[in-house]
Amino acid sequence: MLRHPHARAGFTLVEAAVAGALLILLLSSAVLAARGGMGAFRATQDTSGAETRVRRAVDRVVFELLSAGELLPNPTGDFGTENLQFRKPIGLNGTTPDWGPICSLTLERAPGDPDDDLDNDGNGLIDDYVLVLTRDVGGNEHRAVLCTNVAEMLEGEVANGDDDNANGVRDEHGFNVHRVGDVLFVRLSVQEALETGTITRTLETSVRLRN
Ligand SMILES: [Ca+2]
Ligand SMILES: [Ca+2]
Ligand SMILES: [Ca+2]
Ligand SMILES: [Ca+2]
Repeated sequence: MLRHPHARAGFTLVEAAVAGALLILLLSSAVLAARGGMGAFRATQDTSGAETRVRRAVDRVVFELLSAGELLPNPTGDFGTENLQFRKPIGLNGTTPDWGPICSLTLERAPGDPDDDLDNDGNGLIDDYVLVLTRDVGGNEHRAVLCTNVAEMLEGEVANGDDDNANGVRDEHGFNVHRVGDVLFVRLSVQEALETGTITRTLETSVRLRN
């Protein structure tokens, strides 16, 4: 027996409702999956962004300090320094280096974020710092920001007179240079504000002084 060609031409109301509900369910789970994926992707990107920035900045500091001499202060002792002046040789006078102009590495407040317990520049970090390289200090000064989002204190350190993170330096800031014998230890902590909270990436390396 032949079925009437128009008997099943349309959905019944119940079928349409079920189909509609299924579609909504499918769409919303697709959106959720996409959101979850994007969040994870963003978090990964930001994490590797902080890692890249801390590595680049430390590489640059090491490059500047490789041939450095005339350190001021001489960052020995228990505290090191976050504000270092140094000179680089521009030639040799016999076996003695001819020193170039004074350079400095300094940890400074981010220009738009004064010390007031507020995130004035809206980057998600309160009272954050920048690491600045200055050439020809006191002369024709040229400043370059080597790294932004520098933490106030190195990861694991608290301002209490103790070496809380057990790295041989007390109360070091987010950038620190510490001298032990002929070796300079360079340390840097960079932060990033993510939706899931603030992350910190820290790098430590050393440079043997040649001058
Ligand atoms: Ca800030
Ligand atoms: Ca502030
Ligand atoms: Ca320490
Ligand atoms: Ca401490």
